[in-house]
Amino acid sequence: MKKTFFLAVLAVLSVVGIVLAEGNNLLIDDFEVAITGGPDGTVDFGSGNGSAVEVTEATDIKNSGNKALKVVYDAVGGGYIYVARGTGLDAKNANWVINPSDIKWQEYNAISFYVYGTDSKTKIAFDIKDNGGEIWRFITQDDFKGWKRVVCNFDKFVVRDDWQPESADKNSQLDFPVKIFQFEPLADSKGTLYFDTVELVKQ
Ligand SMILES: [Ca+2]
Ligand SMILES: [Ca+2]
Repeated sequence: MKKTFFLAVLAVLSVVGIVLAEGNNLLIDDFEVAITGGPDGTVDFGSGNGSAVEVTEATDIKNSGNKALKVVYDAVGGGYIYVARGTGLDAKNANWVINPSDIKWQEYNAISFYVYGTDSKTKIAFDIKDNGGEIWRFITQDDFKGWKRVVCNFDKFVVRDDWQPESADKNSQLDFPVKIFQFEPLADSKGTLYFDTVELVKQ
């Protein structure tokens, strides 16, 4: 009897724990839009110097909501790929579900996303652009199969030393609000990745 009660209390506590944990996250993007490119697009994506990328929506493979971002890529040495969402991009309709300036950034210490891997060993750069236009990088690897949550603590991002926009403040400080995130599969690699459920995290 006591054991049953104990298990019941444990079950309640774990449900409460899950609810609280979820309550600590702020969903900033879920890719629930019709994916289009170009100046009026919902995703700012492209490639160059021999690399190639196609970005579409997936409804068969998704982590939350009804859709995920599907990225078919061919990344070659010296090439580049970008798949970006946020404010101030060339694609005018690439905004997150929440305006970056409406977020209390000081309450969060990490940004997370879900990626659907195929154990391809591809290295994936996850970049964020800060309020001074500076680009910061976090690298993860597709070394698993299925959905995985990748948590990127803000203090684990490093300022990109290979490239920065002309307009970047280049002060090596992560200035909030962050306004853009982008994914880049790194060379040499080829395959398909899915992304979903981008959140800010309190830890
Ligand atoms: Ca989604
Ligand atoms: Ca900065």
